[in-house]
Amino acid sequence: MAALPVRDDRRIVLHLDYDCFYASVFEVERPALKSQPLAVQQKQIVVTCNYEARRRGLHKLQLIKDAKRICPEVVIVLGEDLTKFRDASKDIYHFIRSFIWGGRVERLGFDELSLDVTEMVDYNMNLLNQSNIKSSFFHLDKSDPTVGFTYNATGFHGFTNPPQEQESSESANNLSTLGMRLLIGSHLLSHLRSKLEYEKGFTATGGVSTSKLLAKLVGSVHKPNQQTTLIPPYEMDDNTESNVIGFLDSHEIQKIPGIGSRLAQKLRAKVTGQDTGDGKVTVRDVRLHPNMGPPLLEKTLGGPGAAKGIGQRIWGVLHGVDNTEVMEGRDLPSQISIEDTYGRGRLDNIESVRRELTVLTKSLLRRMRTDLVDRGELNAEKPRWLAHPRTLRLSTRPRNPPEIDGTRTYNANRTSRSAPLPSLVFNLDENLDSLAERLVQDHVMGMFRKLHTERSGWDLGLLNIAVTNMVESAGDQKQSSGRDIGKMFRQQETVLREWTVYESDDPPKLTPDVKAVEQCGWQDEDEDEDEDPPLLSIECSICGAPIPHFAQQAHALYHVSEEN
Ligand code: DCP
Ligand code: MG
Repeated sequence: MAALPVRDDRRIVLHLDYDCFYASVFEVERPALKSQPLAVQQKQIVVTCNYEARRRGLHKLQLIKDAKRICPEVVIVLGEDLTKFRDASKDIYHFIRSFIWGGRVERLGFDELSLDVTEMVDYNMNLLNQSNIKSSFFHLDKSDPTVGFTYNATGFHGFTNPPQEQESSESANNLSTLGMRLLIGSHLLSHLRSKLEYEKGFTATGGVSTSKLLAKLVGSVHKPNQQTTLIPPYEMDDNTESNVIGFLDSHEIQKIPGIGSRLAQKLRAKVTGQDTGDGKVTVRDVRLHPNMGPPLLEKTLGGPGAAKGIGQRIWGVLHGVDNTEVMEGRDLPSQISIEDTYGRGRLDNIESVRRELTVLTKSLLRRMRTDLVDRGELNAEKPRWLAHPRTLRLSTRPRNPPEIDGTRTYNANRTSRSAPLPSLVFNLDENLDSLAERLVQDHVMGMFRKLHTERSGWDLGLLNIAVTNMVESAGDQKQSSGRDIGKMFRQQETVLREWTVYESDDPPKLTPDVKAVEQCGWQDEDEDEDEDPPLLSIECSICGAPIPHFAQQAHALYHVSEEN
């Protein structure tokens, strides 16, 4: 048998997934909606609905007309403009982060957070007073011993997985160190969830474990507004079964974050011996497949385009090993990018291109002013650029010309051109309309012509305009010493993709090149491979969700980010 990968269980990681997020944003705005069945519409789809609606038979990614038939009294709100969701998401992120030492909070999409609370848990573990464990005090501030909350450290808060039995060796009286640390983490999670609910109006579902992977997976066991802790033993030996293995084993292979649809398909094909890769295959099926181990996984999953060491990595994931760090949060985006997609024939002449580029550029400039300018408290101070992007990038995606038989193949590739960002964009006194027009006229159109040398005839499916290569402004803050942010954050592009904004009354179509690491929160190995043309009904290659063809456009809005 192949050597077991080593899991690092020194960390305590909490996961939060806000309940029916888009619907909750509307409920927070209008609390009267809470008691009614509420559905959020994008195109003809219910992208999410509140739990009152779910009780009445509605669900995510349902046709609006079906929702109305099943529940005629449903209240429908439009959710195509993502601004309020983005703003709520940022606000909650900052709120939660304010509690977490070292700011070790990572956003995974709009509505999920990973929190590394190791330091907080270990500090409180050392202060536990065994003689009065029932009313323990959780310290939230090392320098002020009065800040915190009381909790009963004789038991976990919320559910455990597996459910705890009275006589279990991991019952509260007899916990291992890891068990006790997880228990303390479960109380911190409960505290954060109730703060979020009472101060911000959002409920969330949570998980507690030792990695992002396990905390996220175990968190989804009890929904909504619940939390679950994956309890020890985590290790396997001759006498004990590992709860990590037991928990993971029953999952369908594709439900595991980090295993996208392509990898899952290859693994299913390997295990079932059928080319199609269909059928239900669990983690256990793969793990116990004859000769399974890193070399066979490498052979099965490797090849052109696959990441090096993929066999070893997936072998680890199958054993619940995820040693990736919770990325420290940051306030500034590494890039801002705006894009829109266009129907056939809409962008086939220079005037329409200029018009659309001006619209996108205006949005880009507006977004830069929102996200990169510090206006000071109550707008009293002189506005100041917190960061200066150095590069302007234009990307397009042309449609392939028709084949002889009249059919067209889908072109998933973008072409891009970059140039230094002209300093005129930093002029805060000029109005956005004229600034956008000048930038397009003097710079962007030139970039476009270099990308598309023919005078006309191109049929573009997508335009994207972005500012990248962000450099923080020199300033008096420790953080802002003119360092290149790009270099400071090795994984920045996976952290901040949510800053891509779709400019659209007409939301982006789901195209297979829409990437959504941020929204899904996990970089799947197969992401960079070329994608197939759109099918009538597809499984999202990023998050793995099965998407009926009619829901593709709406689903694309969920994937607001793009790969660069
Ligand atoms: N979303 C979307 N398209 C999808 C899935 C989600 O547009 N296919 C949007 C709407 C959701 C938000 O993203 O509100 C978060 O996604 P979740 O899957 O976490 O769904 P919810 O938070 O709505 O519901 P749940 O309570 O099941 O987490
Ligand atoms: Mg959610």
